[in-house]
Amino acid sequence: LFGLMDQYLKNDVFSIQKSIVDHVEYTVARSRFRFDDFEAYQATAHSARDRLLESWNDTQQFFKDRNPKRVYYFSMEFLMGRSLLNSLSNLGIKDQYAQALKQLGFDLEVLAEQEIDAALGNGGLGRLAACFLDSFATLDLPAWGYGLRYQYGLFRQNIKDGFQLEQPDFWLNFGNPWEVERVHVSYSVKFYGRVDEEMRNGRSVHKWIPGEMVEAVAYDNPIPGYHTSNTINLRLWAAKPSGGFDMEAFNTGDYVNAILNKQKAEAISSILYPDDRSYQGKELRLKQQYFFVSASLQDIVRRYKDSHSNFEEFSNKVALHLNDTHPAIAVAELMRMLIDEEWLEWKEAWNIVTRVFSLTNHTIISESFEKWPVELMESLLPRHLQIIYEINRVFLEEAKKKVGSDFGRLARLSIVEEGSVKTIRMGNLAIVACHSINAVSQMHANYIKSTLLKDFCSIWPHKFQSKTNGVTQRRWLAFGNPALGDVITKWLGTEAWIKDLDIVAGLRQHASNPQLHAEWNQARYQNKMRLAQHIYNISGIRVSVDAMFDAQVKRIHEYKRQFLNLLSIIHRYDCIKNMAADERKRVVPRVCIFGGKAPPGYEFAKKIVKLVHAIGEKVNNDPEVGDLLKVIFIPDYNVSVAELIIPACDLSQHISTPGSEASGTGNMKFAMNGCLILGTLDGSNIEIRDEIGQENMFTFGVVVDDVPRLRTEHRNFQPPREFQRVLGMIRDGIFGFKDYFNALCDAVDGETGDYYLLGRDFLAYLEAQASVDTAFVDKEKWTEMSILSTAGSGKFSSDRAIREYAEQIWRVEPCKRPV
Ligand code: 26Y
Repeated sequence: LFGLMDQYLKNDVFSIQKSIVDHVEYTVARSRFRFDDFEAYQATAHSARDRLLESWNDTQQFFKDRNPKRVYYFSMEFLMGRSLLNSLSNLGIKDQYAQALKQLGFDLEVLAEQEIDAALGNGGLGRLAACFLDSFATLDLPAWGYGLRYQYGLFRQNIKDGFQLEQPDFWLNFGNPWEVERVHVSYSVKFYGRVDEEMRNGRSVHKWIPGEMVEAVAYDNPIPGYHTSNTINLRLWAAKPSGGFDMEAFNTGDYVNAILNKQKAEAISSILYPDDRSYQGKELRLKQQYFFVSASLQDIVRRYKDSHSNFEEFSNKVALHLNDTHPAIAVAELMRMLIDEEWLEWKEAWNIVTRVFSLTNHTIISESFEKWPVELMESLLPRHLQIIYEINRVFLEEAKKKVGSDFGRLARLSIVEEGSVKTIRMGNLAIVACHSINAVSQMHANYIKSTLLKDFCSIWPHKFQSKTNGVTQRRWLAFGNPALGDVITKWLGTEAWIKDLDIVAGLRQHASNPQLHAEWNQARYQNKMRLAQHIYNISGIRVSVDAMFDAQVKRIHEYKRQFLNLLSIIHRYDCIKNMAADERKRVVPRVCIFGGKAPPGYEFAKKIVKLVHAIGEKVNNDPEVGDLLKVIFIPDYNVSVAELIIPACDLSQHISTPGSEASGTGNMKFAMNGCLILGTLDGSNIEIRDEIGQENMFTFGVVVDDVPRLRTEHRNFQPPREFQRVLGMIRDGIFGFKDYFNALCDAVDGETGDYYLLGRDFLAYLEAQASVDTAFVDKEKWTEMSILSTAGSGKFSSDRAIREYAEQIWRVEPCKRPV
């Protein structure tokens, strides 16, 4: 049997070809003599999947035998993007596949484009989870990801007449070759009902009699590491109607409705909520959270019990990480399982819970902490509400010992918020239970310690830490920008940076070498050509690759200040229009690229999308402007579009108001790719500046400590003339849609007081933009800065971040399967 398998999974070009063609015939069910690009993609993906599964099975078996402490990463979002090239590259068989396909008349890169992104996330938090999985696997850590298998990922953004339209992302339409359905791995998840209390052996026990049951079925997604034989698992749960439960409903005679009602269960895992700021308090979301948490914990406890007869070792074998407070109900669920199902005493159970859980906080604003009305909780999860009340009671007793009878403070610490609607604060629940709560950048850590989490920090300072985010250099540099990757490898004399990004610091010594400059720019030029082609394909606009490509791509939000960027573009346009012809020769040509989705219910953000288009319409068609300025909106920004944009830009903007971006990770991806950063002193920009040097970056604007004061002083502030002028141009309808944009202008110069301080920062921003232009003209200097950006990005690898988490939070160690 082994011989047969070895034969089948050989990685020489011929065996690969055979496996692809076999999949064309037996999996895709097409003739092996006639199949199109999409079918070829499907067959290639299945062939790659076979190889992944082999490694996956062996790794899981190895973990089982070794039984190390495992870490489980709980996240409502995993923004994975495409898998084909990433998997082949990680497995080290991309070249063989490329060659095999070439001989069959296909181009691997073209086939890769056929894959639909797995967009099970909104943005930063979900993409971070995906980068972390890649690092887990590459660092050989015994880790699992747990989440939801949404049938609809993040909406597709269509643009009609410059307005955003949301379209469903039914990504599973043609099947998903990267997942394995595990029909035998399924658990019942209960909802609603009542709790009965009875005495058993002198102890009061609680019995939850559910009113609804839904089956959670596991879908496993193998995650290969780079240059290792470890392949780990991302287990996503899908909701299916439960078979056994509620059979009496069928006996009432309404057979059809009984089935239709059961079918509703599937709704739980059907859609990803598309908002990444404000929660809506929707019951379905709480159901999603509990559903995936309950199934995951059942799975984890079952795995633990396979090799243990009691819970004494649990906290030595299990680390549970909460990716923000979205899965925080896990705290109450694990308590419930340990007490009601495993018969542990409260104290023993709490002891375990407080040793296994840790939490990452990704936000600055308290509004994005989810709170659930007690009434909702009581109906959906009655037993959990009891447990949460008890956790809170014990906690407040303890807190009283520390803060005395400072009732204001106790009220802020409490898990239960009293008010017109009584709610459960999931953030507080998580903080009380977790042994570690980490921020995602140094600045974020300082900020939340002094504001958002101040009260908790004063009673438990030891719980709070900072783990600066990182991104995987494999997807974002080595595989996404192979042209630059090859140059880096050549000049470092090693590929080792793909696994150890600190090594890129070695580029510093060559930063002024003209030969490196030539190769560097050659690689970047190719990428610019590719992006220019894409821009032409989507918009019919030809952009010059000699122009500066300047991108701001990220979710659209007021605090990220895409509006500030637009106002400076209008200023630029206005200046060009008012210049004499010979003066125009000195203008540095720019292509201003925007991309990003507006949350569907967020009017401000939607107007920004329209404004980008309105400005583009005017500027791009103005013959006096020509190549000097182009404004491009790239629709449907997602992971694969990012892979195209990031390697091709000269400048990228990260210009949030200080104190509002927890970290930001796009900046890291751009910096790694040699793209210079124009940014504020916010989030991880500060650490990037510290690493690559102030002189290799463009920073501007107010500092975080001044922000609160400046906000209160807005009435005494007279915005600069330039600012008023560009706002006037919008209000006057120079870009059309006159009244439609008033709300945007009002937000920055109306009575409400320019909360994000665009007026305050405008002149500083224009100055920074001017120094960007000056720098760009000096090609040699610019290239050197670009090289130094890459050279300084070692710290921003997710490998570094994960190593810190593993050592300082989870205490898990590598468990490397021998080849
Ligand atoms: C509660 C619900 C509405 C919700 C859903 C998603 C709330 C927040 C989110 C997502 C938040 C998010 O993506 N935060 C980002 O996390 C990144 C990774 O740490 C940071 O780099 C980024 O600054 C932060 O905005």
